Amino acid sequence: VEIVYDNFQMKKSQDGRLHLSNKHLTNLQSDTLYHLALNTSTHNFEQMFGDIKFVCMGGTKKRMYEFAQLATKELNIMESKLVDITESSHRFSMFKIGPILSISHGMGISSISILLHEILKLLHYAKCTNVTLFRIGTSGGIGVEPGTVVITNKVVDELLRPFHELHILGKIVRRPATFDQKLIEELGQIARLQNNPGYKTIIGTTMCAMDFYESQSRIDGAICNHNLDDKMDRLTKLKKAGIINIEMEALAFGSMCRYVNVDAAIICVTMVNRLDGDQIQLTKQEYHELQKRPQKLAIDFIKKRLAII
Ligand code: R2B
Ligand code: URA
Repeated sequence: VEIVYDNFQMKKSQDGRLHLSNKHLTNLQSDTLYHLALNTSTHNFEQMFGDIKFVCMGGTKKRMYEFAQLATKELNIMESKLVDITESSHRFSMFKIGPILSISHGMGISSISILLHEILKLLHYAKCTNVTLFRIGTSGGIGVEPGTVVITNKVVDELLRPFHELHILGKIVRRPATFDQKLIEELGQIARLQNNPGYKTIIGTTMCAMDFYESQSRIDGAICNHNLDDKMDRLTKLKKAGIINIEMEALAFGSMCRYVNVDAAIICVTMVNRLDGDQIQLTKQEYHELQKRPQKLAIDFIKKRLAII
């Protein structure tokens, strides 16, 4: 099978607009963003989304609804009612709070890459400028206290390779997944200014897995052929390789945002220390408290940026 290394990256445009890397789109009379239940001929994208500066995505609808609520409160934005703009798609959920779009992305690369194709097109059609994308999510930590917040500065796959591998037209296509280090530094700085939050925020390497169970070396799935020693060896190896946390979307998020050259960062809280076990055993209240931590950092960043604009 042919292997293609696709290192292409769009040039940043002078006007801050987001440009796509697909010449075919100009031939479309109208474009249906199927999983968002939006269409360029029936919706006025510029009017609906033209002022978007921040897109925050996370796994679940509930979390992204809560993020929308938090944004409304923290930024003093009067929204009479938060409506799920994409409710009729029955796939993702999307809320708009002033210059912020809060969207659920489901689980795994397949799900988030569908969303990203459509969100990047939305931002392009809406002629948005200088947009920053965030994934504010959950992850499993390796050797860090549950509740630690991790800002991803590097992502690797299950074989510790730093690219997103796709199969296109019967070929293996490898696209680098990288993150803007300046943005990461800025986030790190904002985290350091947070007043005694009672948890750590660290910058480090994330492993992106295709599955929650066997690919993450868990031994509590429905199928498992390795034993506890194998698991511990593997996790220790990952730790030695500098991996702080494991999640399931970073490669697609990193490679797609890099490709079209839009600023993007991943902030995840760890729900479990994998060196202590596989199962996530948090009370509802603990879970709720933990998942707010990446949201808080994203909001602090947005506040800082909005103060400058
Ligand atoms: C983190 O949590 C989900 C699995 O529980 C997955 O979407 C991820 O990346
Ligand atoms: N999400 C993951 O992908 N892995 C974990 O261990 C926790 C959340």
